[in-house]
Amino acid sequence: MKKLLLVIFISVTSLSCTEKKIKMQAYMSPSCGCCKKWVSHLEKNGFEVESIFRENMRMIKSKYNIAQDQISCHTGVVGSYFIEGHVPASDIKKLLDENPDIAGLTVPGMPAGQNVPGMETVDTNAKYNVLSVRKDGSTSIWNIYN
Ligand SMILES: [Cu+2]
Repeated sequence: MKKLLLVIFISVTSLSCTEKKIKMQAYMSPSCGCCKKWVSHLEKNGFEVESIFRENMRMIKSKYNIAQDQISCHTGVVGSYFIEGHVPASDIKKLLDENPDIAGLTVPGMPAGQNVPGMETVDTNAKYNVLSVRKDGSTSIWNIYN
C-alpha cells in the first residue's frame, strides 16, 4: 500500500512539472465579451493569462505602436511581443518557439467564425490572416485561415 501511494505521489508531481503554463497579460475593456472568450481559449491551451482592464484601450495600442489598420479589441503581451486581437493559441506558441525579431502578431478587426477563438458567433468559418508585425510596422502573413 505504501509503495502504491509513493507511485501515485511521484506520477502526480511529475505531471504538474511537465505542465508548464505560458504566462501572458491581456489588456481589454471591462465590457468586452469576446476578449474574455479569447482569454478562456488561451487558458484551455496552456496559457496563464492575467487580464488587465482598461477603459482607454487607445493608450495601450499607442504604447505598443500598433498601427490603426492593425488594431482589434484586446492587446496581449507575452515576452517582448504584442498579440493584437483574436490570434489563435497555436500561432502564439509558434511565435514563442521560433522567437523571431519582430514586434508582434495581429488579427486586425474582428473576423467572426468558428475558426476565430472568441469570435464563434456564426456557424461558418472566417477567411482571415494572422499577420506578423515587424519593428518598423510593416507586416507579412504569419498564418492563413479559411
Ligand atoms: Cu474581439
